[in-house]
Amino acid sequence: MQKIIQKGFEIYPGLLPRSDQQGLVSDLRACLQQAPLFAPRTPGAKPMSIRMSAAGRLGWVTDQRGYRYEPRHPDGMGWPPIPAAVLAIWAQVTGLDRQPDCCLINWYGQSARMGLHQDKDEGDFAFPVVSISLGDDGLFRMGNVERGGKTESIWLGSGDVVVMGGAARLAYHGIDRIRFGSSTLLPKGGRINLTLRVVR
Ligand code: MD3
Ligand code: FE
Repeated sequence: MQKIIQKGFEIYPGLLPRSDQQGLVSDLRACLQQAPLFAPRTPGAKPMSIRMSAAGRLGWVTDQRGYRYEPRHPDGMGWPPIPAAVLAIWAQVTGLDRQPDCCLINWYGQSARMGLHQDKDEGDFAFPVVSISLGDDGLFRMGNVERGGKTESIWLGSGDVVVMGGAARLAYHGIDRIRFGSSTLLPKGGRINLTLRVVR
């Protein structure tokens, strides 16, 4: 499988065939029945434009008390297990025996975006983060470990997988915009991004 390395981010374009993407969407619908998408708010009470949920032992949440991983959804239910097909992708691209603790589920509607940030709430940055894109294209911006400097952007499409390990693990990154309606995977449009993380 083709692998592009850009700024230390390992990108596997089109790693997942369409039938696998459809299988993942069906697995995720079952997850979201147990732990529905919610509208996260930053500790400063600003609403984020994405909707979010998670699977696994821990999910990432944000509220007035800050950013952190929790064993329960904000509405109180436990998170569903990470689907086996998702764990198989993690094993394929990382080669690790250790399974991820969290599969964060981000859903992007027409005008959703995610500003440049670092992922620093996990306990061990030696483990990579793996991202799986489904549905509409998203413009992924890759920055540096220090704030500022040059950035590079790439459109992530449905079935693309990215591995952030090594120095890229602490690099700034974000999603500038999505091309709403560019994919037929999700009948009503939108983009889903899964991120797999070892937390603790
Ligand atoms: C680089 N998600 O959930 S995935 C996030 O498409 C997040 O929803 C974006 O950034 C999305 O935190 C980008 C690519 C990604 C994910 C995690 C990373 C890049 C990363 C962690 C460390 C470095
Ligand atoms: Fe991130």
